[in-house]
Amino acid sequence: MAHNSTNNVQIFNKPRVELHLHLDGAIKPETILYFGKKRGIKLPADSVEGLMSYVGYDEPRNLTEFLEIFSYYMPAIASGDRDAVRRIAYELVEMKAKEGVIYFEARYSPHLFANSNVIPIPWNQKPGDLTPDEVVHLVNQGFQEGEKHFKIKARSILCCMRHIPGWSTEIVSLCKKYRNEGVVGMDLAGDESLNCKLNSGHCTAYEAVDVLKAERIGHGYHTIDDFCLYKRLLKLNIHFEICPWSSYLTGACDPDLMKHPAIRFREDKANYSLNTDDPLIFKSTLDKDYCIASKYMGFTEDDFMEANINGARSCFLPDKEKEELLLTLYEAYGMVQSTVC
Ligand code: FR3
Repeated sequence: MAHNSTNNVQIFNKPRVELHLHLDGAIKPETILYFGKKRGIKLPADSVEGLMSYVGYDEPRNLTEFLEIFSYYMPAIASGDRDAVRRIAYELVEMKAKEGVIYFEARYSPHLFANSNVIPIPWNQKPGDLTPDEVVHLVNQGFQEGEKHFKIKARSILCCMRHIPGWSTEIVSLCKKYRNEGVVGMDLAGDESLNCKLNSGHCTAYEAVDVLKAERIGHGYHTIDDFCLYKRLLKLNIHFEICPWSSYLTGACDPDLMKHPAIRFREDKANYSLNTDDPLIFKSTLDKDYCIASKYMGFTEDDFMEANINGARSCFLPDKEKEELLLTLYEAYGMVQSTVC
């Protein structure tokens, strides 16, 4: 299915909130080329177009093909270059500000940017001294510089990886250590076909909510296949982070976007937001996801406002900052009188 007509269309020209976005899936190709050259790291191509023909795609692929992409470009960024880590964080703030986003939470696995790991990562060419701890600090610095410059708010969520549970305790301590420097939450990322051992067996949405006390679920499209579960999630007001274009390209749901679970979420007035996931790899901006929601799922301007308000309500900011964010949205959406005389 071609979705070209969903590119470059002006849609929902109001402030937005984005909660599900991977830092490592949201890097500018120019920056990958720059650090590849600087660090003498071989990339599959030396132009933006050439690189994008390896890194980006627009028809569904399987997980193996999806993962292969990271090994094309991550060596250039995760080579122990402190400037690279700071810069991709800073540039993400710039990128999102241009898309009308006023608050976002970007997630990443600090270990996947480090080069000091005991268990080396596939794209780590030479061991070095950049630790996951310092990676988090560098990302925080990049976000803070970006916030000053672009006048929007950026926070981060640290990812545990399902295939390397040994990293998770460090993630918990890094979340605590950097809670006052911009880290607002924790995520469990990676291959969902892998067991995430709690006591035994698979980590289901039930366990995510009941045991791990998750307040939000990334994607969560298949929860509608289990009526009991879905009803509970609605009742608990669990937030669904929907990524329309990503779900098409990763095969997370039916390729017919007119059958997308987001339609059901909207009808049921569920608590959800719209997000890009990996805009580098999916060659997208948030506009693409809004256009798809409008064209194939019947979303209106009111639905977009609702999704953004839900995003703000379910974000991981402290209460006072959350209230400020909500007020900014209410004012921009004409739902309250502006407090400015
Ligand atoms: C995950 N990542 C980036 N995008 C995604 C996604 O699922 N859309 C990063 C974390 O920010 C991890 C990439 C990754 C590395 C190693 C194994 C993985 C993996 C297994 C992603 C499954 C999925």
